[in-house]
Amino acid sequence: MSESGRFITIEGIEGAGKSTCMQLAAELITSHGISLLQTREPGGTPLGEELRDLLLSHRHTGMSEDAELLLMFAARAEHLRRHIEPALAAGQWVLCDRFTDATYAYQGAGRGVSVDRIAVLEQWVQGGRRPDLTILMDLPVALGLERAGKRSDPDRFESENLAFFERVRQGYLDIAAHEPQRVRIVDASRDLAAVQQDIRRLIEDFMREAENG
Ligand code: Z5A
Repeated sequence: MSESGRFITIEGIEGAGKSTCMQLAAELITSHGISLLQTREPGGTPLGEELRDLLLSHRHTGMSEDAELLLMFAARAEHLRRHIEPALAAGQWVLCDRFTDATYAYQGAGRGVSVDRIAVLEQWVQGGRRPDLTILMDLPVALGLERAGKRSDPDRFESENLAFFERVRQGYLDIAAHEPQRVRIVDASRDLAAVQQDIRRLIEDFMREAENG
């Protein structure tokens, strides 16, 4: 296995099944004796988790798009400096529930913030750091919302309307179309066994490629 760690992210709209995917991916990776940092965005650090609370809370309904974007990147800056970069430098793998693709999808496609503005922050905060593999759990918005809707107490994002999530989904699909090598789409509308089979294959292929250099 190469000495530098690998950075894997999992993305998707509301109710896509990211949590389930994270769990399976983590089990597969650690079962190969690889040390893994499992984390999430926004969040992953004490400051990031506080920012997450602010971002998701209904106390801040109507927050400006720029404030939302900057808070996402503030949480990300802290996350990268404190956890992600040190882990990767130490040879650990990092598995993150959402990362910057979510910013392009939610703040960009969803809220209408320009791609150029997001790209400036991405470069500033991340330098050249990008995920090595991104699994995009894709499914029709109505199905995702139906699955997620079984939860009580929707947060500020979960309370957005269908049109918003349609734009977010398309935003993700556009990223995948531009970066098919990095972003692998899993059809998350199928039953759990079929979805998990795809995730298993993607992670195992990726581990094999990492082993070979
Ligand atoms: N956000 C942003 O705007 N910009 C950014 O840069 C970042 C984030 C990083 C919080 O993220 C919010 O932050 C997010 C975008 C924004 N808001 N939204 N929407 P989050 O990741 O915590 O939020 P979330 O999308 O609500 O994640 P979640 O609650 O963890 O959902 P999920 O992981 O995709 O779904 P799940 O809990 O695994 O599954 C949902 C249900 O479906 C559950 O009951 C499962 O048992 C069921 N399920 C899962 N798979 C299946 C299959 N295949 N068949 C049947 N049922 C299934």
